Amino acid sequence: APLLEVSLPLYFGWFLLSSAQDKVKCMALDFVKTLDTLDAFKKHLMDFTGKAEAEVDLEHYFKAKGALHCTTKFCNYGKADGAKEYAQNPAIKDFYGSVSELSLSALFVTPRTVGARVSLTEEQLQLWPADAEKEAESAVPAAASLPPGSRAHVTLGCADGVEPVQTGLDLLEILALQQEGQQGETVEEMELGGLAYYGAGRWLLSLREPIVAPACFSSYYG
Ligand code: ACK
Repeated sequence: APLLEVSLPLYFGWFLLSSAQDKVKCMALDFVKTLDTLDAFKKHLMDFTGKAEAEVDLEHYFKAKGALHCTTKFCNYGKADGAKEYAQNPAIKDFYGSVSELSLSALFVTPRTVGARVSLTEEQLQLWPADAEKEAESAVPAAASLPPGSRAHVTLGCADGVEPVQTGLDLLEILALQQEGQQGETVEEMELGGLAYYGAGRWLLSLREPIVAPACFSSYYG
């Protein structure tokens, strides 16, 4: 390749500043540890273990996956569909290196992942790829009918053998259920907000006060 060819990153996204990373990791740990102690959670342990009598230690069930971030576009060094077009969007260049506040509006846990839902502002949505939700259609058929930005999340941890791409898919599944009119079974008012159960091991904590996390729009080369 010619030397001056610009190479594309593994992905673009917002990277939480280190103080925000610490805060979010702490809240996530508190959440999973508390969830683990709830009778409602214990009642549905089968979802996690596949066995009736087994126990699960949620704190160690999920493994952290590098620096906390909210992916906008997974480029796979240019091999992903639309990667080059995304990188060439003037908004990407304009906002590259800028810091904005991510609003984390919910925390969720499934047998595969733990993550935070990110509610993007109009300005942040300018950096959101138009087909991010549609690209999830094979995994979550209703994804394409969800509003842009629905997939925006921060992966907080993954179960053994689970790739972080799963976190956004798990979030879309829950939002698709909500869109169908399922509000989940409210099981508990927790200090941070209402906890709802969506079946199949899916738990969503809607935060009363969103977590505000300053983050830098940038890219990761690995
Ligand atoms: O937790 P994430 O959002 O899920 O952050 C990581 C990041 O890119 C580096 O792996 C995300 N990711 C991986 N594959 C894809 C994909 N096909 N579509 C969207 N995001 C992806 C992963």
